[in-house]
Amino acid sequence: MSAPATQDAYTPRPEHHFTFGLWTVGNPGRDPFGEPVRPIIPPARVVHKLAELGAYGVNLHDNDLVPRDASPSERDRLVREFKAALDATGLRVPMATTNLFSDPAFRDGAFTSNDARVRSYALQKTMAALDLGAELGATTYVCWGGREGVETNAAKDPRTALGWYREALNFLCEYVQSRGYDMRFALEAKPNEPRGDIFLPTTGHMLAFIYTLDHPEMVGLNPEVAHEQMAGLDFSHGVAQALEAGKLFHIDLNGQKPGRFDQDLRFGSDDPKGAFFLVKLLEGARWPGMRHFDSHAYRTEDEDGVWDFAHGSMRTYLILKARVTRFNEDPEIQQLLGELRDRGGGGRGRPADRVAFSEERARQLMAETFDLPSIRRQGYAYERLDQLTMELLLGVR
Ligand code: GLT
Ligand code: MN
Ligand code: MN
Repeated sequence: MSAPATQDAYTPRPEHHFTFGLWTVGNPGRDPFGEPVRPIIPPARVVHKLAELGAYGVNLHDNDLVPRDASPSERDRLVREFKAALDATGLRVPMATTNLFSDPAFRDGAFTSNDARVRSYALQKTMAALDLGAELGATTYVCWGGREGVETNAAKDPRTALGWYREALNFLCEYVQSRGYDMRFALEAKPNEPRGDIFLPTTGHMLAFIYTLDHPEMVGLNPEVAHEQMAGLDFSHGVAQALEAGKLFHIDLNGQKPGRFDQDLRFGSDDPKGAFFLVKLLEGARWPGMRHFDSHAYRTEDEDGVWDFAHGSMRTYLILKARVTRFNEDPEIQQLLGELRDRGGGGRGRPADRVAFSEERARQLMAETFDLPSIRRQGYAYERLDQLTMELLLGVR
């Protein structure tokens, strides 16, 4: 296999907090036009392989580990075997989630299905999955509303659906409190696929929704690179807004070409520049969360290719992280950034630059004269800054 032959500065280690889902490395390569091309890798084997590659943890949906129709004793055996693999390797389970999309029962959504029985079943299934997550030590619970949407708006009023969605999340927050679990929810947006349109389609929509919940402090975001790019948005802007609001509870890293189906490509493989600015943002903020890869190997691959994919995902992150350090230490880049900060002669943090309102400040501003002809003439040197960034990324700086 493909395991790292040599150790170097980009060799993943548990302290880097890289995680994968059972469903990501275990993805058998099924697509809408073709059958699976690889056998599903048993969970215990995934755990051992990820540990060997230097990952910190493994995440799961309820049914990635326990099949839908498993008996209670079968469930207990599967969980026991999985825990034994975790204990043997030291791998953790930082995040858990519920599969609310595969079962035909969820064809009209789970929490927003028009069928009240489905809405109740979705709550039951999620409570059981929360119990499983808590048993495995997970402290983050991802909610991806994969089928919470429509093909036709004739089917339901989105306001009704959002009301049901809100009630479900309120219920689940109280369930977590009632059980004393140390668990926070991270909501994941996606604009479409598998539904024609999915409710709360972007990270920004989700963020606004959180503040309408009964326990907004328990609920944050799990933005995914591919999902924001499918909507044609700049991913790092959504992540920045989540960070600034203290709502970045988790992140799904992968790669994607804008405007396509959800490709879930290896992190950084399609838009290395976007990935660089994302890593710069996360590392600059010293964000303490898990770097989770929600992606899978190309359908062309066999199991060796799966581990190449997993290793490559982590390695690319670490290479980009090293490039960020270099960006922060590059004298020419830093000089340009310094000039921007000092623009207007002030520099950051000068009290007179603050825009907090006071009568006096308003009067001062009204009386100020600006040298607009000079402001209008002056460029920003972003061409130079971006070219320097590109040269750094392309390895010639
Ligand atoms: C599914 C989806 C992902 C979600 C996973 C969590 S499941 O693979 O495509 O974006 O994060 O439910
Ligand atoms: Mn995806
Ligand atoms: Mn995801």
